[in-house]
Amino acid sequence: MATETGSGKTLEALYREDRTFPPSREFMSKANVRDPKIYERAKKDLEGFWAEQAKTLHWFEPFQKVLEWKPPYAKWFLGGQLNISYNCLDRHVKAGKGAKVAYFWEGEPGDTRTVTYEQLLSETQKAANALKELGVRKGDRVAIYMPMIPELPVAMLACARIGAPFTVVFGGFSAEALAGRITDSEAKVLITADGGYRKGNVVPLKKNSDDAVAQSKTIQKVLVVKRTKQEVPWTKGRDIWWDELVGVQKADCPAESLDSEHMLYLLYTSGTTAKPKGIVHTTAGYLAGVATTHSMIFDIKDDDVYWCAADIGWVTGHSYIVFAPLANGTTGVMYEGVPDYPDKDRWWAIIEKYKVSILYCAPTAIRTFMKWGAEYPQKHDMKTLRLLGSVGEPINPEAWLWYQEFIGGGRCPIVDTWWMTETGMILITPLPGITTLKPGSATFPFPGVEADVVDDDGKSVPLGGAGYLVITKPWPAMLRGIYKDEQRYRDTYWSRFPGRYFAGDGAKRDQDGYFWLLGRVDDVMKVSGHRISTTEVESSLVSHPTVAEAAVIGREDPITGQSIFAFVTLRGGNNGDESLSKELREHVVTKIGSIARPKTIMFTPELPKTRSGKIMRRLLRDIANGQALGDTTTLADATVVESIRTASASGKDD
Ligand code: 7RM
Repeated sequence: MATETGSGKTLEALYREDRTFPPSREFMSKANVRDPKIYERAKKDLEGFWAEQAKTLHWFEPFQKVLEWKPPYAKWFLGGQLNISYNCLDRHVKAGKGAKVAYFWEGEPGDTRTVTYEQLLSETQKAANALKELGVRKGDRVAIYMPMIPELPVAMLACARIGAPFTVVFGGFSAEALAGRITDSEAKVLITADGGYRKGNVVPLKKNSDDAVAQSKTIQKVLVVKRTKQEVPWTKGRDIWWDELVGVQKADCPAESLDSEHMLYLLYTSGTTAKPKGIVHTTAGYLAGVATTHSMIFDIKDDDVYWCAADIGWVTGHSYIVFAPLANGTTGVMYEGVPDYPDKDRWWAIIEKYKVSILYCAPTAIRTFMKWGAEYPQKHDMKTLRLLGSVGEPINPEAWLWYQEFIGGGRCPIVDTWWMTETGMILITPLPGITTLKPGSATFPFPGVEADVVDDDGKSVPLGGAGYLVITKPWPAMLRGIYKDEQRYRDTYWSRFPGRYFAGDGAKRDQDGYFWLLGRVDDVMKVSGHRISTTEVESSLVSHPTVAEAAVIGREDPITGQSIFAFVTLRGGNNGDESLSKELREHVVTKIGSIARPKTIMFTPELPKTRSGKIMRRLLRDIANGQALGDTTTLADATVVESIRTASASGKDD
């Protein structure tokens, strides 16, 4: 079947790499998971499998029932009581591991901090007491808008400690985007910093926070970490320096005993409308899911130095920088800045310096490093690396092979991990001691995860064919809903194929049953691994007074996977020029953030529409990708296409 992928390619057109890589004898002999029977076992007894995993956590009250599945709602580990911050901190300190390093932190300018489990526990207790002093109670929401500094995990853990659900907003989002998330979550307190470092510049987080708080009604207090030390605007009575409040608290704040299904956090993510969805994650299932996958997929050992190079503002950072590694008592690396500051070998210098053994990053980063050249990693001794991971978008076999050779020195397995904000944990992935790898394939569902590839009618597609990816059984870290929007939860994930979770991704299984992810099948783009909705960008463009209509397309991009291509029709039949193009691009940055800045804007007198008035996205995608035009017979006005094709696109690379 000619299912279309997000990038507009038909599945048949996709490249296939035929080489396979079985695990080395050496890796296999020491791997955390060595017995392939784990798949069978989990399939036969899903609940037993997960109960066994959950029992490794610390419970204040044991759970009575593993799973209650009333589609589309699941509850896991019912009747149990626990606390995530206790599991991530107290447990290890009590076991005598307080002096173990939790994070080797490195700021972009080169300053460093080493944070042990003991110190992280002490800081977390102080921060939790500070939040209480600010009036935060169990169930109250807290918004967090911070750079990648140790106070960020501390803030998250402090919230978890007192049962206050938090919502982290990525520091690259604009004030307006932050305001929308504060409003939807009705957060009472905002935790931020004066600024953060990025590419040698200061990101004005406090200034953005002030603008956001002015646009929202719920924030009562703003807690500000001093990071960059520049002058910041200050509102007396509302704003408090972290040092002055957290610094004076007692380092003693017992962890609340929370129900398994207590809300841990909300994380906003782009869907197919202009309004981001507040994805709800809860406590026990989430922690069991992320801790288990982290240990089995990354093969975590006590002496590993693990570096997930994502930003904590995204789900990858929540699950695999903060909660899973800490629950597993892992030593991690946390880095504040960009990979090319001061030079293009920063990551490799960090790996050498901290003797990193596991690196987890996104294909877009790998392709950027490929472009910069192998001489940068080659300047450094990276022999400590033993396993590599990839996440965020399909990894093309060429990038996979480069990653394996030039970063992994040919000896490291690569785990290509497929998952989403909504899934909370990795769902499709190799197990590095078992799985024979195929470059470009995320391989198989994790033990206990049941996935299928189905056609438009929901029928399973035989091996060799492509279709839509669905998950057919509940898993512990799955989302529990969209905050305050039950209908949207049902419509988005559960109505396309009733009873099954619709991921929104295209997938293919080859003759050996390997899963190959093929990109989004909806109006969600993945730009440098960041999830951005075409509709969200369109609606920010049309909010500009000169714009009549806009259509946004993800255009294939060799480095960022997709890039944002906007077709714009101006009011009053006006023509656009370079300066307006620039203005519109900055307008989108103000509305959403720099990650959503269109790379290209094409002014066009009209947008091609069907007779019923629907914008013909497929056609625009073909134009944006410079491909031969598809069938245009359903076009209301065929001349529109010609005029678009001859219109000049403007915009440039940043
Ligand atoms: C973790 C994350 C989710 C979307 C998802 C996919 C794409 C993620 C892979 C991947 C192919 C992968 N969460 N995606 N991982 N595609 N191979 N290994 O990225 O919510 O931001 O995005 O990302 O399209 O639907 S997310």
